[in-house]
Amino acid sequence: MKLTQLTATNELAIFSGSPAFEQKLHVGRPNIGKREALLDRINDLLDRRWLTNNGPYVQEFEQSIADKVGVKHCIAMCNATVALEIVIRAAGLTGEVIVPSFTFVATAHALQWQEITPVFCDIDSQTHNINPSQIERMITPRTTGIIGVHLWGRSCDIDALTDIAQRHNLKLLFDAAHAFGCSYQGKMIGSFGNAEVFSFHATKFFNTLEGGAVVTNDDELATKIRLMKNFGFAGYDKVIYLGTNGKMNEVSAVMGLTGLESLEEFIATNYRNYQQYKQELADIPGVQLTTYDETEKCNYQYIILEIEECLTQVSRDQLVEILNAENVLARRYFFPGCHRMEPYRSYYPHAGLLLPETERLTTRLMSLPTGTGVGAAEISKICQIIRLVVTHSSEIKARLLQPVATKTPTAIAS
Ligand code: T4K
Repeated sequence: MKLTQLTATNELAIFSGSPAFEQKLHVGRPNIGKREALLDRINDLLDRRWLTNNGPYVQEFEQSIADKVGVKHCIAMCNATVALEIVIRAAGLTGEVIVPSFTFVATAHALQWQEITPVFCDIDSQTHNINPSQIERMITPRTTGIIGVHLWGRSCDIDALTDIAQRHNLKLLFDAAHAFGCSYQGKMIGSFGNAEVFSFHATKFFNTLEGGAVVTNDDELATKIRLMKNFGFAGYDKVIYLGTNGKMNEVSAVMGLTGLESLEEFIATNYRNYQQYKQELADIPGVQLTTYDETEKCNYQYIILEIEECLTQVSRDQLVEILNAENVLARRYFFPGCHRMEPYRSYYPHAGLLLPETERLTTRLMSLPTGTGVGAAEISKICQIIRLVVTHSSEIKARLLQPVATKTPTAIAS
């Protein structure tokens, strides 16, 4: 890392400087728990020669997650996308399901994969979550459910969604991929709706390498999901249901069990990083950090900035390009919105007309590195770069508009 203070735009890597960081800083760098404990467990499972198919570590992991969340059932899976596909099928969703477009594409794909139409609903400008006031006008005779996404770990308006689902006799599921360890009105996310789905992918603050889980209090649904994730087997040679292979393996489970032992440390690090970003970005005009309700439990795993170009004078995309050149791999989650990705943009080319907030926020939000892989000095440097860019925006904008040949080769096309 460059130790000097950045004071002139010339020092920016996108022009003639060297990158602020020698190594790339990623969004979603995995947190690793205690290595020795992990390796001991891996040795144990190798000795035992039980690698997958509802092994003892998967069972222990499921019980630990269920206890932590306060639900009756946790069914661990190979990833959250398959978990979503299975719970959607097990809950009997067909026809049309209302979802936000402003999410990772897996939420929509899990429906479309089984030929259920995702009907994209707009989001609230403050919470970035599905806007309950927009839902009812999208309900048709073909609608069978709603999937809310607790984006960035901030809960949906669960009360409003529950009320709509009950009044219209719809199933209510939650994509809680971001929300493990978070609460809503003091109750852990995971226990709402008919079921919720966590992701434990490597890029989540708590990971099982790849992995996910369905959590639910519904006994019948849980039984169905357990069958479906194991080809429909109800015993040796006895298949009683259509199924697939959604099983979590033992190595993933021990990664999870080990990670659970460090969960509070991961959250404390995320919280510290969030507070530092909040403090160091506070007075930069047009740069707004998305905040969390500190009265709720929260994992603080996403550092999300909203860029108001009329104040910063540089666009979100230009800022991301500048940071990328410095080896800060800021991401434009969730650009451009599912409705602008295939196959949805071909199926529904005018969907954006009903999604003004989604369209607005996909051009304004960006995500910065956090987690145990990022230190305080690095965060300070990232904030310093952002401050330099905004305070010298006119000069920078003019230089960015110059022909590419006058920029250094470090410049990355957005
Ligand atoms: N619903 C929602 C709302 C979700 O956000 C997601 C997943 C899902 C459902 C589906 O869950 P899973 O089926 O994946 O369990 C990443 C993740 O792949 C994805 O899991 C996640 N959301 C999404 C938000 O982010 P990409 O395409 O941005 O990943 P990628 O490969 O660019 O990695 C992100 C950064 O992390 C990179 O800069 C590199 C770094 N990284 C990544 C991996 C895998 C590492 O440093 N080490 C690693 O091992 O989607």
